[in-house]
Amino acid sequence: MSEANEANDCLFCKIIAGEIPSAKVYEDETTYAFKDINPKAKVHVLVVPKRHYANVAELAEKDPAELAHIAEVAASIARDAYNGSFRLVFNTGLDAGQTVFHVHAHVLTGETLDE
Ligand code: DGP
Repeated sequence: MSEANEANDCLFCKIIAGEIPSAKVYEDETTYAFKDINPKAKVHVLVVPKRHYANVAELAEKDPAELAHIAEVAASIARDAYNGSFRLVFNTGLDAGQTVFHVHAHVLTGETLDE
């Protein structure tokens, strides 16, 4: 499948475009954040670039400034929702549990997290 088709069929591209509803937490020109549908912590937010990249490795290679921005947005969400402490996870590839192939940072916060 071509990159263009991947983006056309992409669940998170549709959420960013407003074609599928989501609980928005933050938005700016390049970045969108919304509540995970299946939360694994008291606060579980997904932060995504609006441009389609399959995973964090592709994002780091093609748009490192956006990757840094995602980390800043995550920190800001954790400060607003809790005390600034948070876990940032990028599942990358099928064997790591990635199920949606539009890069997304899981921001887990809002409570003391299990190891
Ligand atoms: P990963 O396994 O790392 O690819 O995480 C994908 C996450 O996306 C998973 O935690 C559940 C979440 N998710 C899947 N579909 C939807 C959806 O339609 N809406 C929202 N808000 N989250 C979704």
